[in-house]
Amino acid sequence: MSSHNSHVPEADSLADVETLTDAESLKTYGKDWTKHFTPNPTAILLPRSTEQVKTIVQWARRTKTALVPSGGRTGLSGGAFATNREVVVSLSRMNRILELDSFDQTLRCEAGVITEQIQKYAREHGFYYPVDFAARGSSQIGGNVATNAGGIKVIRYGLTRHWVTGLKVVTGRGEILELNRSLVKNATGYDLRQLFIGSEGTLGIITEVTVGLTKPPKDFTVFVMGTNDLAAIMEIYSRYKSRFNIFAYEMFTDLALTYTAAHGARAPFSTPAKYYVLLELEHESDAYIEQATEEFGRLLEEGLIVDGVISQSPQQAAELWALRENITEATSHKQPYKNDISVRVSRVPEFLNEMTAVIAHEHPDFEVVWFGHVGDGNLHVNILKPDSLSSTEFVERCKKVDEKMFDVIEKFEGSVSAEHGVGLVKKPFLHHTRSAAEISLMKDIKRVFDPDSILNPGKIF
Ligand code: 2HG
Ligand code: ZN
Repeated sequence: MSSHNSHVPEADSLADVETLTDAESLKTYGKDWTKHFTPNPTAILLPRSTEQVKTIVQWARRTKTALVPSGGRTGLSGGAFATNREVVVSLSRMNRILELDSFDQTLRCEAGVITEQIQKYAREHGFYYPVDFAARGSSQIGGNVATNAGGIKVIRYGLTRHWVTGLKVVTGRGEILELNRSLVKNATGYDLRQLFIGSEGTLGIITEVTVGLTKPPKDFTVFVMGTNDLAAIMEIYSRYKSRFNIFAYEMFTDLALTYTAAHGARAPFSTPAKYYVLLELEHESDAYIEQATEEFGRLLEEGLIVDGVISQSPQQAAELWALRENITEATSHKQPYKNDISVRVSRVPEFLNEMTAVIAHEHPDFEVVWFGHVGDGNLHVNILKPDSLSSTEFVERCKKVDEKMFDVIEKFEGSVSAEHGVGLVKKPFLHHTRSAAEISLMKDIKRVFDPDSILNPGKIF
């Protein structure tokens, strides 16, 4: 092999691996949904098997080539961006569902399978894969595992981490590991599977994933309620939480609604409100939903909410969900600077107060759309770029405010990234959530799995 100093794949060892180097592909595969970075990879490799991934990693070790593992590229922290002449390894061709075991209730598939395909396949076979989020139609399961994706049903079902029963990975040393093999009980030392979940492509390339499945829920009933009182958001949550099995509890602001409405969504009701919450319950029985509706009536009477609607069909439930799920798409043309932060759920009321004050004080001239999975203690803060500012100026200003926001987060012992990951975007702020000792151990762990630092170098830390 004579390619030691070249960053472009050499013909001999990678001859069978599909390779793209045209300008359009480099641009497409070199980035994810994060704004304000420029893709700059040298080539895109599209392996079709774990063995091919192993060949790629071995080649990269020999040639000291940096690799960026890449899934559906829906990430929002720049984890899948190749900004620095790396070679992108896209798992898109590894998109086969391999096996559904209905006794073990597991589904094994290649890493490039789209989330929604897994959800559909599970449904068709009488099961349910419950990790769900707006990017379900493009995100891939391998990427979900690499960021430990959360989404809209975490209150009820937990994060991706809870559903991964087995993984096949190629480490940065070029070894293939089969982790946990879907054992329910396996007390044999460190669970390396868990280490790969949320590792953002820095330890190895995930090539196969086995997830657990559960029984499908009944239809959902969705409540959207409007309030002008920040404190009411958690009061409403607490009232429902004590008596009902909540599947989702989300919030968004009037400004978020302005954007989704401009994008085609219909406002849920005409009474204006500063904040909206979306509550999802399973239609366990008519009586159950009647009780939830009575609670809704009491909230109205007490003035905690100013108005609200309750879905009467799955179709209406989906329309109400669009108000929340379409926010990202409806604001994307404003090149938002995103934050994805969390605190312990019990601290959300206090935290919301401080955060809204910081945002109002620090960003008086910016539009700030905020929303999120408030039932998980997770807020998404999207600062929209004014047309008058260049991308660089805008990001500079947002980063200054980040420091203030993250001081608040640190005080609340919260996280600078609840569910989107660290990638490039949160890397400068990691110390607000993780101690120096923790970061140092993470670096040591990376060195064990990836001694030549060829896997997604420069991400996380
Ligand atoms: C969501 O909850 C996603 O819709 C995206 O996590 C959040 O765009 C965002 O900031
Ligand atoms: Zn989210």
